Amino acid sequence: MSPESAVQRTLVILKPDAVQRGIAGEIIARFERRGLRIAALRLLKVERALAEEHYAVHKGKFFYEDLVKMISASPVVAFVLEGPNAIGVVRAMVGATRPHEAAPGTIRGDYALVGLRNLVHASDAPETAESEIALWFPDGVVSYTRDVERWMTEDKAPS
Ligand code: 3AN
Repeated sequence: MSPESAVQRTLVILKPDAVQRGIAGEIIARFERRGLRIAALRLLKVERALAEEHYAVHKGKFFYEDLVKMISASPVVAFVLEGPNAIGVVRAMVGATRPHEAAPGTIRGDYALVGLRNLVHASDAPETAESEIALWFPDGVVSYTRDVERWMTEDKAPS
């Protein structure tokens, strides 16, 4: 495997707006089609304490309280995706933080218009991915491979 395709894990949260709009499955399907593997998945109502910890980096900012209220308003679907360069690939698929700036073809660019209804959270770096996965999946994730891996995510010539 070439160094450009190191396998990573990343945390994705489909926020209450995605679940309420009934597009969670559609969004998950995009990631699956891209070739990313689901390593853990749960639907949950987010308690305030979890929301506060998840958004701790934004504590003190003017939008912090809105973020915490929004993510705990109704159930979310949280999952871990795994694959070559998963962190950057997923961020690119999600699109810009401000949905009106998100490129068409991205999730926010195709489905969202405003910041507090931007549908998706995705880890932004290896360190945040690791701590967020531990926070949302304290029991760990599931390691496995799929038979299709050799045709989809293996970055090497067939032997
Ligand atoms: P992203 O969700 O694209 O990773 P973050 O992690 O920087 O962006 O911000 C988390 C959330 O905080 C965003 N999804 C957005 O709703 C909100 N947010 C970030 N920056 C701002 C801002 N300058 N004004 C209002 N809301 C913001």
